[in-house]
Amino acid sequence: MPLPLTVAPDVRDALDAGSPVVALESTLIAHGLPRPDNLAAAGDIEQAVRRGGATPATIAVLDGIVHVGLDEAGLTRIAGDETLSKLGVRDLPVALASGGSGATTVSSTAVLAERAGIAVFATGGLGGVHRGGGYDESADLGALGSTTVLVVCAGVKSILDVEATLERLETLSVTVLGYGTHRFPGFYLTDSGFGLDWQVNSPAQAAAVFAARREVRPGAVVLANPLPESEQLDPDLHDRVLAEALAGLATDGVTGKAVTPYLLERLHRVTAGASLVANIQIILRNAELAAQVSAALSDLR
Ligand code: PSU
Ligand code: MN
Repeated sequence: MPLPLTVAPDVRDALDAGSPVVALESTLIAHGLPRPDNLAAAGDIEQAVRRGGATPATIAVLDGIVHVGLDEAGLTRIAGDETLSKLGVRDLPVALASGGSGATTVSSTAVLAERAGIAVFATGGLGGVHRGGGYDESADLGALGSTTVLVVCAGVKSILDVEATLERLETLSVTVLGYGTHRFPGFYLTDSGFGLDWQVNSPAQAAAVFAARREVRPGAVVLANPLPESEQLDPDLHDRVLAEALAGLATDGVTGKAVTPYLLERLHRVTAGASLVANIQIILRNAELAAQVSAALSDLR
């Protein structure tokens, strides 16, 4: 059985013409941002890609079919359906074989974007190694180790063990670039407290590194794009509410793939929406930069 994958007409046209296209994940809409504002956010993210000069391709699985590029009805379904699954790579075969539906995470979006011939992908923050005693590592990392895609993100979510995640990215040979910085961004915070080996200062430089990466070995380039300090979450507030949210994991018995949505939701609630504003701003900025990198990649060809 070939992969049941349908590409939206505008995305197909752009790909055929060698024009810039940016893949977008759907888990951050379905499980990362609260309803009902997430629908407006989904539209705004696509707009940010267009503003940057590329065609957006939000990816999701609907009734057993991979959709690369969603229309209005598709976006509305992703944003509104509370029963939607969260699909990492390992979940895709089950959803496809059973006619199921779900939102795609960084791991599955990267894999499906590559399959559709899309090189550039934008998200908020990558998954990674979680804090705490039990070992919990996002499948995002393993997927990026073997999938040739450039991912624009604001680092990894600050709810994670950032140091361990950076070490895993090294082990997996994922190329990590700071955009205009030598510091690894901390998602809600401009600086995670950890440094980076490599910095690029323009979409063209990022595109050139990705083009070279393609010649070296399959695997991702992470382009880490920090929020400006003026837009970051207040670091004291961040540290305080994160500690509370992490403690809540044990109290509320939250495990597995529910951990990330739980922590994001708690932060959004306890900061009275301040973390939500930052989260959306992160994604919009990354979407626009991804479009510019995709345009620079098209220029290289
Ligand atoms: N970035 C955001 N919000 C999110 C996510 C990323 O700004 O909700 C999602 C992504 O889909 C990522 C997932 O792949 O969180 C990681 O979940 P886990 O830790 O369960 O692998
Ligand atoms: Mn996990």
